[in-house]
Amino acid sequence: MQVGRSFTRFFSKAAALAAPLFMAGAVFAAQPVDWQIGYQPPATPIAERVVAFNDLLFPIIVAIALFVTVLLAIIVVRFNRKSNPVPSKTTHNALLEVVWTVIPIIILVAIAVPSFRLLYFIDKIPDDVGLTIKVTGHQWYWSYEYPDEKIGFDANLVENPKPGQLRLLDTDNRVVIPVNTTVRLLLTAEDVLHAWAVPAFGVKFDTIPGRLVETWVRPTKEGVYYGQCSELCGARHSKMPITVEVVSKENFTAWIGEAKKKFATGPETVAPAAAIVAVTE
Ligand SMILES: [Cu+2]
Repeated sequence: MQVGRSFTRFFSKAAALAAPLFMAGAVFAAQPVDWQIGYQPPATPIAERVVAFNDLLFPIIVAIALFVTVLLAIIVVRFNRKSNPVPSKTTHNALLEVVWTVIPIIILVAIAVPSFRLLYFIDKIPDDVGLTIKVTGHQWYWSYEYPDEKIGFDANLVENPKPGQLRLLDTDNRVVIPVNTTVRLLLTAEDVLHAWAVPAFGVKFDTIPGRLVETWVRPTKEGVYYGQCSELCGARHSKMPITVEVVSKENFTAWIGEAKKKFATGPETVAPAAAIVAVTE
């Protein structure tokens, strides 16, 4: 147990320490780093639980892999034709058969209980939703709507990143959300399957044309969080990244004020969203 946990911790810590170096003095950013093996530092309650679940699974997987490898080695060395010319004719062993059935069942149940607990935790949107954002995947960019604020905009890849911007990860418009606020995400697509995935949030959901998928995030740290479309969606699949900026509540209010001027949606862009909600209800 301890080995798996400290292993993951070491790499998340390394990632957290390395991140600012790449950002050249900018704010905290959750992004992939060179030689990263572990997860990005978790930034939501869901991501924290996903990493904790990994810390439980990792030692179990290692133990099983080692056990099978040792068994194979014993068979290869002790029971090959040369060292064991007259093989045993044994075909049944009641005790052994019960053991190799019951032990895997115990392991699977031990994994299933926390696994289902995590699934239900992700599935149930908390009651204290403070903001709703509708995310739509397009070939090949994301568009975002804040229906309660009547704001809507597209987020396209920055093709030629300036210093401080990340290649294939920064978008021209960022999704801005307030820190420590439960944000309900409504995910859909316009044309083909896409997937909205932000590793530090522990979120990866397929966006499906004609359907509305619901999930939630509650970022606990201000900063910039990067993600990518994670469902093969065509020629520019790798060119539709996700950039989320988590800001203080005051800065969010200020941003909303600006965005209402810049990104105001007319009635015709809001209508399709309402139509989809009506169908799924
Ligand atoms: Cu896509």
